[in-house]
Amino acid sequence: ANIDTGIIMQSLDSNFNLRRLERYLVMINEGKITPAVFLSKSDLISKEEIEQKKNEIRKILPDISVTALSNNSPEDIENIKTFFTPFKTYCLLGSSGVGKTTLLNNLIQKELFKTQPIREKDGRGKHTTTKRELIILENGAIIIDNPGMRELGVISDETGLGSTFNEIDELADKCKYKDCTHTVETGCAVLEAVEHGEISEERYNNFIKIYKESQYNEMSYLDKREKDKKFGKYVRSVKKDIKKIKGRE
Ligand SMILES: Nc1nc2c(ncn2[C@@H]2O[C@H](COP(=O)(O)OP(=O)(O)OP(=O)(O)O)[C@@H](O)[C@H]2O)c(=O)[nH]1
Ligand SMILES: [Zn+2]
Repeated sequence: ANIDTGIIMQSLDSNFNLRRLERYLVMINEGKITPAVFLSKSDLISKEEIEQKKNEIRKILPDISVTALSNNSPEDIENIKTFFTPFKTYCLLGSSGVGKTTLLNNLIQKELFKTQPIREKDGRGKHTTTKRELIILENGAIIIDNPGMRELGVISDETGLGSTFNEIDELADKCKYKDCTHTVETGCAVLEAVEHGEISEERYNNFIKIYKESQYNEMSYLDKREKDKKFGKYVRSVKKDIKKIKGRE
């Protein structure tokens, strides 16, 4: 893949939201990109609260790497640099205000490659200009920052949904009916697992909510195609930029 890791950033104040996290994950899983989580503004809450929030994530997403950090702590910034593997490519996703720009500015030393703005048509066919920056860390890791990509809508299909909720996906194979919606059917393995407490109500509810949205997205096929095309174009242009930069080294 052209992007190795998608970092979902949430701040540890009111922005922290497990459901939003799961939505970003669905998107990242669809792109066959490895997800990771950065929790910013750790200076705003206590160490105990940080651990508690990390545990909330681990409970539903045991395999994901979660790092808390404060942009106000030089020590945290030094630490976070070791997260990035040389020559791997990362992109940073998250709501406005969580501290993405601040983090990137903290990580940039001398090397900063500003790439050409890309002109693309927006939904109404008007040309808009998106600025993208490739940030190269001292160790050669590349971070792609494109404000337009940060808040991509959830492009749901069942593949991404399945890998985000993989324990539910596995159970679904055991449902009595092949087209089970896991809501009212008898012989539904998912509902049984919820009843027996093997899957928490909260996780089940999130699954159903996103599952319904994904079915809606299946219907608006053209919208989805449009987004896919945009994403493909984006990834290709990133690849070109990376080649250019590697050529300069
Ligand atoms: N307390 C605290 N404030 C932070 C931290 N990181 C960023 N901020 C502040 O949060 C505000 C938003 O930070 P930005 O870096 O602009 O957030 P962003 O994610 O880039 O937002 P957009 O550019 O709108 O996408 C700024 O006022 C920052 O100073 C942090 O770790 N701790
Ligand atoms: Zn079922």
